[in-house]
Amino acid sequence: MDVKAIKEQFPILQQEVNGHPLVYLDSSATSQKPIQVIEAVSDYYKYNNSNVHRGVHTLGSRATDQYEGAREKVREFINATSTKEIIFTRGTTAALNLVASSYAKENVGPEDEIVITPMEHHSNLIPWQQVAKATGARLVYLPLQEDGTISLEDVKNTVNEKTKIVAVAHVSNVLGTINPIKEITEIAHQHNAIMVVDGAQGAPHMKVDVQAINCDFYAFSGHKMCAPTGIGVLYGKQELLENMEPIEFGGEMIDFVNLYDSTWKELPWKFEGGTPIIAGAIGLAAAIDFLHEIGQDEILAYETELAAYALEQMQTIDGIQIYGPKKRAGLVTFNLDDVHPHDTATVLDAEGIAVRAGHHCAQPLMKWLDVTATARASFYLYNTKEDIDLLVAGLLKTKEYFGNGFE
Ligand code: 7TS
Repeated sequence: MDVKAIKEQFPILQQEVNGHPLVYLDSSATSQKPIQVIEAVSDYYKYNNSNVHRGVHTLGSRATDQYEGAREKVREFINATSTKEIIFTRGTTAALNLVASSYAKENVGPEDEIVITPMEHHSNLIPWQQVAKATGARLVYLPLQEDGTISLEDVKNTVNEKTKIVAVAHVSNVLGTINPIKEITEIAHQHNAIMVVDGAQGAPHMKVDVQAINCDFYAFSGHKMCAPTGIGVLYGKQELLENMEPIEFGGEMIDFVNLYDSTWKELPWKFEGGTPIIAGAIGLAAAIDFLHEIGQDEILAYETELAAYALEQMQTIDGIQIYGPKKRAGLVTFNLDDVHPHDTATVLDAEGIAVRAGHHCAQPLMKWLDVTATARASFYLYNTKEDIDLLVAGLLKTKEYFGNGFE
């Protein structure tokens, strides 16, 4: 991978921040966008902007072709069987809420259990809390191993005939744990439960094959994989989606409307009420082209190498706490002794280094870690080992600053 050439394709990364070249280490929150994606969106608005699925005019059919072409691109990206299984949503959060509001509320009852983990992002946690409240079902948490991984033994001991849904992150946005979702799916299916994967931190960083995983739903966001904000995907197995009711009603999603009742369009459109996220889908298609060109296996290998290097270098800092397993995706969550993570992030920002500090929308996980907040450096295909060296230098400076200032 020619990372220098890749980085040059990201205009935003060419700037200085606070007098230093920008080191962007917050891609788990949102990735930056390459020029190809920015131009795909801008070209759409310059030359093809029109609503889809309605006009017979030329712009309308160009926009429709591009929008539906993006769906085919997504289908291929995750190896779904059919474009009927690809629902465009606003992002991972909206995709998971769709499963909870439509599938779960119909298929879960008071005697049932929903199994999740303490490492879930709030987006894969609160919707299930709401389902549990609405249906009387019990929310059951898988335990975590000390290093923040899931043991399949625990999955076997937790999932049983009462389990209707198992919902797990592909990759933790805090610990970097890569969960064995294929194996968990197999256990869920042995008990006739469905498997929902929160792929927000998975799909951007590794090849996802939904048929090989055999999960029932897989949700992800475009903005974490070089595409614009506002576009995401819910993959669902066709037989499940066929039997689900839409949760948004209005234009675009109907077949016939009578005075007192209506019928829905076929999949996938019955779940896409209103004017869809046309420019977002076109941007997502351009992002998929961009990632394909580099190679998803290459991206994963490179990020794994970056994560190993970051762990090795960061561990040399006295008084650093690093959370999560050794084998991990491209992110490192940490705390410096006696320094609040917001202060760490503030000092790093003065050096042009962007990291995230806070609870990372995973408050139950913060409790499990016994901290109120952490700092997190997260990497993507445009980061380099030099970025990590600068991070380590910035952290040493942070320690020095607070050591001198407050002791
Ligand atoms: N699930 C996981 C595992 C995530 O990391 C995120 C976003 C979401 C769901 C929600 O995605 P959205 O696109 O719908 O917002 N994670 C983060 C993060 O780690 N920092 O900012 C957003």
